[in-house]
Amino acid sequence: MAAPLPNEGRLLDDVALRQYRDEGYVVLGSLLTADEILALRAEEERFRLPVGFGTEKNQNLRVNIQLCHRSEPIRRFCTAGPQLPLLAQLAGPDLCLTHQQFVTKLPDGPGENSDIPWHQDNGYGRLEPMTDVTVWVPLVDTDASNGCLQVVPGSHRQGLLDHGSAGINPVLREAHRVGDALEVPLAAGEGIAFSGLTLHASGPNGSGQVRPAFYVRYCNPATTLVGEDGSQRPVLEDPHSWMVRGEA
Ligand SMILES: O=C(O)CCC(=O)C(=O)O
Repeated sequence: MAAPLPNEGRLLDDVALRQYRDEGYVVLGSLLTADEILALRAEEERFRLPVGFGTEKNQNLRVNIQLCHRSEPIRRFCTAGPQLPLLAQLAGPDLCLTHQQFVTKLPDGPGENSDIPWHQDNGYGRLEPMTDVTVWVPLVDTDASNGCLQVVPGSHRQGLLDHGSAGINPVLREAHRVGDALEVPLAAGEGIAFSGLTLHASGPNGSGQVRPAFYVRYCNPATTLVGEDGSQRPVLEDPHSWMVRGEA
């Protein structure tokens, strides 16, 4: 069931802002109408890659990235969605979109897994400074049965952790989890915002139904992209990085 959209113009209150600061995540409420969820689900199916992200065992994890320039519903959400005024409260008035992707878990059978191990987003594409914020929105209702998002509240305060190749899926990276995991069940279209240093993960999809989700990461336009080799370049030099609010 899609949750009703929050009132137009609603902003995060002090409790929510404190939660983001202290725990590194905050649930934003509903960000998509029922029609927008359907439109994004159709786009997820249209762009779904025929192969999994990982080894033979991980064929149920489908990830397709940077589709904003190819899709009106994706572009509308990323550049004009109701999350933007809320993110401005969390990350400042000038916001640049830097990465978006569908993350889909097909139903896992025995011996298959679409798990995403514990990681920080800066353990993948590293940004400097690490003040980025990600919004994650499931396109169906999610709970532990289909691999809802999990976070470690407060983990952002540990700074950037070491990441290695994940045992369960060598294409993915994994950090040692320090702290207690919290499952965050969300209704279709509800969003969670978490910092680029917040440990998060998701388990297998044992539901028998596809679990599509949309992920979008924003940062300040003065941010630098740090390559694997330590090279640095301004985020706005990347063709997928667009201003969505304020000025660069
Ligand atoms: O969609 C999911 O299950 C989690 C996605 C995620 O953790 C990521 O893309 O960083």
